[in-house]
Amino acid sequence: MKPGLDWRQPRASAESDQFAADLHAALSSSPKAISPKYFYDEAGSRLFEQICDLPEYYPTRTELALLQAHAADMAAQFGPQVQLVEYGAGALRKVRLLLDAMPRDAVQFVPVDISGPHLLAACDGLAADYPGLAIQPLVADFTRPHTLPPCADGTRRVGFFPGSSIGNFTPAEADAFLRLAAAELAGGGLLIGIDLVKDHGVLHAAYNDAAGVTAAFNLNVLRRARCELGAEFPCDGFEHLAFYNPAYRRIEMHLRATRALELQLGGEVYAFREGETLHTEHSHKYTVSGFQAMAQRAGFRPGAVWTDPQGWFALLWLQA
Ligand code: AVJ
Repeated sequence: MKPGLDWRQPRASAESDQFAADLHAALSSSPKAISPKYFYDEAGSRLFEQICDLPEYYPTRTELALLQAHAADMAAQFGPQVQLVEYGAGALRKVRLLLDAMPRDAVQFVPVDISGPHLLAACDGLAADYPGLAIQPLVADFTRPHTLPPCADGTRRVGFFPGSSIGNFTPAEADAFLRLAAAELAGGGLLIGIDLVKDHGVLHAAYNDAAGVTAAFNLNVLRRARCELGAEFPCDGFEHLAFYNPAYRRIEMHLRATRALELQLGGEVYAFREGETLHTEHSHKYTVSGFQAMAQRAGFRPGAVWTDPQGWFALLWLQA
């Protein structure tokens, strides 16, 4: 244990039990669908970082450029003393640009992530590069009730939710998250990244990269089921499928059965018809005004907006 850092380790078996229960439920439902949070074991988190560097995957570099250009402006909205809570912290690459624009002793940083080993490794790297920064990682599923460290008097709580991760939520889930965040961040605010509605070809390419990294990321759910839960299925039985669904303004990712097959999990046998899919992810695209309206209904007051010249991605300041 590092001095000054409070590592909270998850119980690996409890996490696998939850995965098993959710996978059974997913395979029993019609249509079959599972939460995208199961992409992010250690291997999946690494694959996601590779996605972020793909030429076709514009969101990461577009958002990084916005942070690079406007971090001081963004930090100016936060206030002088801040508990900065990053939801779904991942590699902790983007927050560095915000931290660079804030006095080191003005911030307590609380990254929250479901992938424990990955989060703790990222915190080690951050602590090495930002000596003196107070870091208190929390290994948790931030969509479920969780307890943040207490916020000192005169300190505002500011949420940071970059990457358009909120796109993974259905509108109802996004609304629930925004309400939870508005309550948790009351008196402070939320800086959130959203991916904007755009040309369908650009969207399609971002989720069907030539190098096949997104396919490997999607298939990682089944690799986990095999390795962690002992699931059995033909190894060439599923393929990556990603497409834009304009009616819902979302990319959908699925794992599609290449032929009629059976998947065995913990004594149960689940049949797939040829072409039947396990739905693994939604990635909703928004307009700035549409998102602000939803945030307002959830209890936020929309403020500044930063967007790139092409209008592909936006960072929004929402006052809580
Ligand atoms: C992390 C949810 C923002 O939706 O673009 C990337 C995940 N899935 N490629 C996204 C993802 C496939 C990503 N989010």
